[in-house]
Amino acid sequence: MSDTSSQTLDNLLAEDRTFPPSAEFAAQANLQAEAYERAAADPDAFWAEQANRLSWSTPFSTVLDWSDAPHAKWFADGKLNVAYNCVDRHVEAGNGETVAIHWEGEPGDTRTITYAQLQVEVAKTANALSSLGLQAGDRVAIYLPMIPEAIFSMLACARLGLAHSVVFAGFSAEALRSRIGDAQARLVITADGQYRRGTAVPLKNAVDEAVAADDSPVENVLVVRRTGLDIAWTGKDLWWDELVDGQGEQHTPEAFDAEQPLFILYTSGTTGKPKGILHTSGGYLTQAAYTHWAVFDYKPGDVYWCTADIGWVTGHSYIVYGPLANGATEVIYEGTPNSPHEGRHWEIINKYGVSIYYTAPTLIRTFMKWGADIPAKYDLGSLRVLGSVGEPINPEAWMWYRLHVGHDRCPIVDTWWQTETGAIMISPLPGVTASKPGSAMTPLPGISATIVNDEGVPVGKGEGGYLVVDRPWPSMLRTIFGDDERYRDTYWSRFASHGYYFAGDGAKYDSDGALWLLGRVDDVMNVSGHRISTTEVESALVSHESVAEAAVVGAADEMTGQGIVAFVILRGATDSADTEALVETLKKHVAKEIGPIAKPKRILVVPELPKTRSGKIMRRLLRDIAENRAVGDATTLQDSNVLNLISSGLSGGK
Ligand code: 6R9
Repeated sequence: MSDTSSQTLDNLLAEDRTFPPSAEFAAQANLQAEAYERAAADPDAFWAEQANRLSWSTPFSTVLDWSDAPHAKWFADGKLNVAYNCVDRHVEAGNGETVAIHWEGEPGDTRTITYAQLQVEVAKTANALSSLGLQAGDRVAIYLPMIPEAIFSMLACARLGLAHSVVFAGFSAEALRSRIGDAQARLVITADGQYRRGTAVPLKNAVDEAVAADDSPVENVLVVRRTGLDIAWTGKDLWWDELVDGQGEQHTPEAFDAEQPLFILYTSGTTGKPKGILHTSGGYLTQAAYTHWAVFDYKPGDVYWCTADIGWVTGHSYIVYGPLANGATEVIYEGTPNSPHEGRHWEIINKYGVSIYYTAPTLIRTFMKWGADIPAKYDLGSLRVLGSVGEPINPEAWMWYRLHVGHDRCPIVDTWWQTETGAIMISPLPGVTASKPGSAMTPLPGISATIVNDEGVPVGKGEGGYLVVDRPWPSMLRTIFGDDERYRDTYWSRFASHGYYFAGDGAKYDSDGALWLLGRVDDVMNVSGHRISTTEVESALVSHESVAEAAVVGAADEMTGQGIVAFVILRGATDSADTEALVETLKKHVAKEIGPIAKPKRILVVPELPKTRSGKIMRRLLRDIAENRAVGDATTLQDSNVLNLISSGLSGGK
């Protein structure tokens, strides 16, 4: 555990405030305390019960098959269609007129989409994709802003048994190109442009760059008209409104095996290349639906809003699959929270009567910075459950959220999970748990997670170690696409003899046994809830002609959780005026190579980097420097003078 973790921990463990649900909330809650014991006594029976929230065209007779560990099969002999479960069955049940999506565009345009209308849109999109010759098992890349067509596209893929790979529309052409290549996507769905902070910015140009090479697997690019920006046109391109709008409104869904791949989503690893996390159908949808129902206490009549982007797993599980499988009414907002003003979210909550609001700590901290007087101007009385995801939420932000958004009335669910886990794993239950500000509290009924020491031995109350999951769960990743060895190495080798899934997060039990997450134990940084690997940013820096070597660390940052700090060794000498300009150039370079989210907050030009004898950069020491702490144990350094060299060069560094 690093110094930061133990320091954070001391503060966290002083936290003894608890917030139980009101008696009124507890009495009406979907999931009650008895579920913990019931699920632990017979997990298979519990998960079978959850799977029966879904409609199966062929019922399953087996629940978990772990005979080929670490490759799980869930509900393996069952068949279902994921899109049918998210759309058609609600129409068949007489809820066609229920609103599925209240869509709010950034410029203020809106769309209201009922389940009946969603069925038509998904059918037309599925017919369009079939007309392009796509077949079950093929991959489709989706590079779209938060517009309804993104959801139609994902569901159309699901309907046809195509695996989608959604790439965040803020990522660069190069990031898109490598993800397309890895998944061998045959189609890219994109838009002419997107609205960002009140202006229309280009998007399709990045696709042009990403698919330009002769050996690109992409056969077609389907382009939604969103902004009307002028775009270049190639022989692969098709307009969405020309291809999709004219399609038939009927489409018969085919049933697929429960283990049919549903999507690939790329996430950063410790080595530069992103990992294509593969999720399948029946188990994933079961846990997404169950957790959306249990953790948010979702009931018909609720208006639910998850503020994530679909380029993040949170958007997959808690904008698309979980809520729609439950027939929910949800808000989807296209833009940034301060367009056109800093009260936009509160205005939207008020406008649609949002009752469940799910967001990230980084945004809560931003709201805090903007001031409590902003939410105070709006009527937030419709809210009844608040959620948080993406990073540890500090107690101060938790309390602010509780008081200024939830008016000391709404339970907060701090939900821990990962791209790999597919759905929420550790969280309070809003009607049961007496929550502590900053703690994710307890694994959900059906989930068995624990904290172990280096040897894999479970630790006790008041102790910390590594978070592991010690029993398979339905929405677990099945592998890393195209690299099963890396799947085994990354998640299953650390505690192989125990058969534990290694999450890569540090965690601690407090004296009451509540679970606190402490951040990544590896070198993946978490910037505003986005995971970015140090190596990826280093590679981008080194790809610039003036950089000889780079080491990147995440340093604690009040606003974004972690901020990227880069240490670079330049090629040849530069004087200090040049250095300032170069630092700016390098920041832009990283933003172009990876995306603006990966832009270093600080770049420090240094003469040397601290390395071990085997040549590994000691990032721990750089983190100490970046966080202005006394440097820790440097005994494994190859050259102990290096730290003096770095520190003396930094006085006055920007
Ligand atoms: C859903 C998502 C996963 C990593 C995870 C952890 C951090 C997520 C958290 C949290 C503390 C929470 N994380 N939720 N840490 N408390 N409630 O974020 O997926 O993008 O794959 O990131 O995020 O470090 O390991 P993903």
